[in-house]
Amino acid sequence: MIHQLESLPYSYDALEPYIDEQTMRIHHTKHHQTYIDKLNAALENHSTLQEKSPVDLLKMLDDIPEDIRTAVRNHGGGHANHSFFWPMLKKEVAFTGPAADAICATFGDFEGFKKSFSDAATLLFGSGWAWLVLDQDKLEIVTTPNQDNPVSQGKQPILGIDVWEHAYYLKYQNRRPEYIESFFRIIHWEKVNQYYQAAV
Ligand code: MN3
Repeated sequence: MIHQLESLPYSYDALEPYIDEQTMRIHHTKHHQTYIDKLNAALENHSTLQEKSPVDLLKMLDDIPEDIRTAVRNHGGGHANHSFFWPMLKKEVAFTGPAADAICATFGDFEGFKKSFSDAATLLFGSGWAWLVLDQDKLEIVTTPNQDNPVSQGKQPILGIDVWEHAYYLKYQNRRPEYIESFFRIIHWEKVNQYYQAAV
């Protein structure tokens, strides 16, 4: 057991009313925990791989032994994606800073970005994630199925939304667009700036 669930950097009700306490609690203590447990199980007899971070594992999927590759991809991805997602959420943070400047330069303005990102997240069929990534030095919106992460394609995520139903179903049921609208109220832009500056 090398990977462990970190505490959230806020209380389970900190994102109310946009994401409800029960969803946050189950999502973190059940879903995220299960990805970690299954990643640890897959790596049980692979001591060298145990030393690598989830993101590093996702960057080298082709070099992962075939019998555990799918488990590392799915559960390593689940661990990496949620570890990225939780600190990127906070209420009432202003859209400002180097990432905001780059977003406006690429998408025209905040509303242009919000529409493109929301459309991508809404149209993604089934379970997965929508991301804002840096591909070389270019910002773009991509989606990934399941728990895939853009780092496996050499792209650096700087913002992402979990659109698995477990992320929103208790509060929003089938209304994914409402959840996406709420997501835009809880983007921690200071954290996005950190992700952006680490990636450029
Ligand atoms: Mn999730």
